[in-house]
Amino acid sequence: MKKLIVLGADGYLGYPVSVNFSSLGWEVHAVDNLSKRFIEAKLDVQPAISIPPFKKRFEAWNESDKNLTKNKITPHIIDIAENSRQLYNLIEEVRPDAIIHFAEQPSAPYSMKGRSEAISTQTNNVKGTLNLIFAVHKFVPDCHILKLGTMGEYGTPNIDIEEGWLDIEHKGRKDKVIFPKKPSSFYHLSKVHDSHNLEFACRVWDLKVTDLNQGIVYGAYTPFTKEEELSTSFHYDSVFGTVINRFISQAIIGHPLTVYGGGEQIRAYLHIDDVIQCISLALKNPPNKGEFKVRNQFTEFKSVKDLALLVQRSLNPKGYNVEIDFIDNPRIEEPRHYFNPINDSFKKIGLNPKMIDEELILNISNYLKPYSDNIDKRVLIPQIKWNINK
Ligand code: USQ
Repeated sequence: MKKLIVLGADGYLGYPVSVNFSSLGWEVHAVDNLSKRFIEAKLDVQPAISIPPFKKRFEAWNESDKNLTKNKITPHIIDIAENSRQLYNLIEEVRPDAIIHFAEQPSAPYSMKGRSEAISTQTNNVKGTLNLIFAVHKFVPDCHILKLGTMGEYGTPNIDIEEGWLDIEHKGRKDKVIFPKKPSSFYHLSKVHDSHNLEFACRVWDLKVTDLNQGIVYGAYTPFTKEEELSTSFHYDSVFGTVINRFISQAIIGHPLTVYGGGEQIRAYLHIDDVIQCISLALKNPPNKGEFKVRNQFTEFKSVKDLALLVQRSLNPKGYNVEIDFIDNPRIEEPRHYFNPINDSFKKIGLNPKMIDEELILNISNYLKPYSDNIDKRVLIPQIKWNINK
């Protein structure tokens, strides 16, 4: 049986991914330090569907009727940034074939709240990844590391966004360089630092790394996490909620959709099922030793305004009265820009994407509707602004 460690297994993506690969026959070890639950408590926000405590969630899966293989996932509470010894012990003991690394502070707004949040985001994310690099180098140098990066590493440059690398010609000489990065938050920057550290580790220690530069994920459940006791942590608040999930949550409680600025900023997106599809494809197509493989993990791109209009178009014929508010943009980002990212590497290895449409939006809304009372209007309007001076 192949062995997989999922770091950050308590998160929106980590839990469904752990469950999915366990059901495909992998021996899965699920690791988390529960730090997101701690930040949620500090900020007084909660997922729309409450999730059981970490170990109980995995017990629920291990005993669920959905778990047809009866494979058991082993949960471990480890802080990979602060407790390298425990991470080393786990990797030495399990000797995984692959490690999927989601164990990072994932919110751009949180990282822009102030000095301490910027530092804790970068310290946690960069240290955790460095500890992982050293552990893999020491115990399992052939292990495939799949690292969750972000499309936000690139920002919105005025040229096509390639997959991690750029062929350049400068003063008559040619080279292949890491694609220039123009991220727009201290969080996105933490992923840039990780990418550089990982690329260096591939170059000097022959590690095998896939950096998944992921777009904005949407969706409330996957085939294995539809039941309430198996649900994933769906956030709609202005700190952890991502834009499509927020718009749908706002729509079903009759709150106007909060488009930041003019809504002409364009971003790349993918459905949560396609996250799992992409990771499966990346696992089946590992890099060579010493290769730092970057795959842009998204399926489509759209402006925020077009998304808001799509949510409105999807739900108004079903009896909702969706309104759109253009509010002052709390972030500093290009209001209008060129955007043409490439995602050929997943297409070439068989990605069959799910595209966002009226039916998908209605489906997510119907799933969330019974939890509308949990959607707290007070956490919908963004309070964190990019022009901090603390
Ligand atoms: N936006 C709105 N209204 C809202 C929320 C967001 O107009 O109510 C706009 C923002 O201004 C931004 C865009 O929607 O231009 C995306 O915002 P987001 O909060 O959905 O996404 P972001 O902060 O960029 O971060 C999210 C995840 C992060 C991941 C990233 C992928 O939280 O972990 O790395 O998406 S990407 O954006 O491609 O870098």
